[in-house]
Amino acid sequence: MTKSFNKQMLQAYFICGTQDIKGEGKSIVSVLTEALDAGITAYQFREKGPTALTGDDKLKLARTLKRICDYFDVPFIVDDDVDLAKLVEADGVHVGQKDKKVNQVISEVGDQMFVGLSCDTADQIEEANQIKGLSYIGSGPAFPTQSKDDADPVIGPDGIKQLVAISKLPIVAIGGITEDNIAELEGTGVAGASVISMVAQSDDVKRTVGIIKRTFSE
Ligand code: TZP
Ligand code: MG
Repeated sequence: MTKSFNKQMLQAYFICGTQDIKGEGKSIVSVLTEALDAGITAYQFREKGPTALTGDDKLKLARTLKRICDYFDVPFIVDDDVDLAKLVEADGVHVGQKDKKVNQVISEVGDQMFVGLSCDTADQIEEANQIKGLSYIGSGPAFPTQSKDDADPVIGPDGIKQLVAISKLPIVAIGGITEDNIAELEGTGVAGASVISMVAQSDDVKRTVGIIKRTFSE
């Protein structure tokens, strides 16, 4: 059985692919294990860019990371790749506005896993409000990010707050979130933060995840 969605899963949502691992002696397995041990509440597997794994290599790694998430009882979410999500029996799948149409994704896998959608404008939120079977929204970038080449313009904490105000679904903030700026998201109404580099590049993953969880504890 895959895990059913609840909003608490968005509190400390770690996203990572092999392209995000930098530094001696680190691997995606070691970084994810440390992040899970520190208490992340969701993990998204996102392979992007010229070094991204494909085919069997990607599948094999996804199966390994899914097993580690299962051990910690934390949902394993696949970015964009619906076929992979099905093969590894992921708990969730996340799509962007330019990916496979979200209605199609929901009809394909909506009874097997939860579905999240990126929405960075009011129009996109209004549209998402009409979609049956969608679980959550990711909105940003909250701040300038180095981790996504084709990121939309920064909307800032105020922009995110405006999206939360009109969204029927819980929103997780994304993009450029750091230990120094995360407090600016307090009062926006988001359910949590989704981060790549803040955790993947942290010199103390326990401290970093603790900061995220304290920011969004209810
Ligand atoms: N979508 C919008 S910004 C972003 C994604 C995947 C990258 C977030 O990475 P970081 O390192 O937390 O800024
Ligand atoms: Mg995408």
